[in-house]
Amino acid sequence: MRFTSLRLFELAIPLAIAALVPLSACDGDSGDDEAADDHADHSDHADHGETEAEGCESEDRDDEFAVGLSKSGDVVSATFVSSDPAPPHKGDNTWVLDFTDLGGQPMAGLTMTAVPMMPDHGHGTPVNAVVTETETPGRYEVTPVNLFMTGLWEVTFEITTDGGTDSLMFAFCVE
Ligand SMILES: [Cu+2]
Repeated sequence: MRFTSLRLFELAIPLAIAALVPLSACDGDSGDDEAADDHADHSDHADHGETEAEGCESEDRDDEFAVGLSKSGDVVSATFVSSDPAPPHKGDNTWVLDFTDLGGQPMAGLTMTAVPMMPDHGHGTPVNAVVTETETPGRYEVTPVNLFMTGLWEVTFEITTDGGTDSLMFAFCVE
């Protein structure tokens, strides 16, 4: 019995560590800072901390936010009218975009979802963005776009039109 209990205990420790590591890796900024402080005398960790700090400056997969930033799919084109705040920020954002067909005609009455994901962390957000059509034909408000962590976010629009479905993605690094 003693032998069995000991073996179980030995197994439990690495399992507990394995379960905790992915959580702390996605813990936000304060966790990273604490880790850097704890290991300030360890050169590997100091280098790692520097890389994390300049994340958005060295990020080349993101879009440069601007009014007029536009993405086109097979049947739909989406163009930024505004972002509040601008550029998109860590936390909740409100976006307004114009949706047109590829000939530039406004597309009213679209059904769509906007889903944020962090590709490097493999998670989204528990907060669903609500898409509301405005009184301007083809213009939609999306809020809250909840980008709750610093780093690269991909926000994918899945759009249903009369002619089928389309998918568009905007990527922003937020700090
Ligand atoms: Cu994350």
